[in-house]
Amino acid sequence: MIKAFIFDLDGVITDTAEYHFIAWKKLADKQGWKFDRQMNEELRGISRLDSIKVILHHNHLIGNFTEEEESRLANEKNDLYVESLKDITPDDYLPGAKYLLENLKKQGFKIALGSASKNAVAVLDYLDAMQYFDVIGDGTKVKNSKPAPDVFLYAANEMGLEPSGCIVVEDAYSGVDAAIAGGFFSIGIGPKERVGHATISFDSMDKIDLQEVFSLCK
Ligand code: B16
Ligand code: MG
Repeated sequence: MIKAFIFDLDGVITDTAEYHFIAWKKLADKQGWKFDRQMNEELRGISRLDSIKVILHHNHLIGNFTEEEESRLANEKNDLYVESLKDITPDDYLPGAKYLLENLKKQGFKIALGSASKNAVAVLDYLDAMQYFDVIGDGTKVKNSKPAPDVFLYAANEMGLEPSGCIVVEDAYSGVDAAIAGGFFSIGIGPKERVGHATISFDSMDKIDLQEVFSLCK
């Protein structure tokens, strides 16, 4: 029996991918690295330190930096990203996201966040969305990032529930992998080639059909 939903943040509740893109692009331009929107797509759902490794890989620079230098570069990007978050307002939910949160809350479901981001609380604060969440699972709470299931397992555990009682909502390939690895039902948001391995997928948050979801998640 489904008792809770665990929502990813970027690409599900709000679209911070553009802010991530601008911050990585500024760092890449400064360093003389190539970085484009296609590469940014590969960073969807993966941690900051994993992201820098993907960018270095595309620039044939793996091994050129120490772990410390990689982490300094990731911090530099993060400072730019955090600064840009100030532009987020309560109007910046992805279409359908706020309605879904309100609707599920009214129906008595527990709601948790399951995001890779270490800036998740700041983003939720700017959105004025903290009120919907019973539990915050984010990059500050677990060591292993998606595709490891840790952040979703943490969220379920904090709610006192088994994975089989929770539905994960995810927009990233690695995030759906994490939900599967943890034994969760999942709703994929986005194109089939990205999230088609979820229990069920929809093109966007405003297309979610809860009846269809519940008919599959038994
Ligand atoms: P931070 P999600 C992810 O958010 C983003 O999709 C990903 O691009 C980012 O690298 C990651 O958070 C870490 O974010 O640098 O703020 O700690 O989709 O898991 O909500
Ligand atoms: Mg995401």
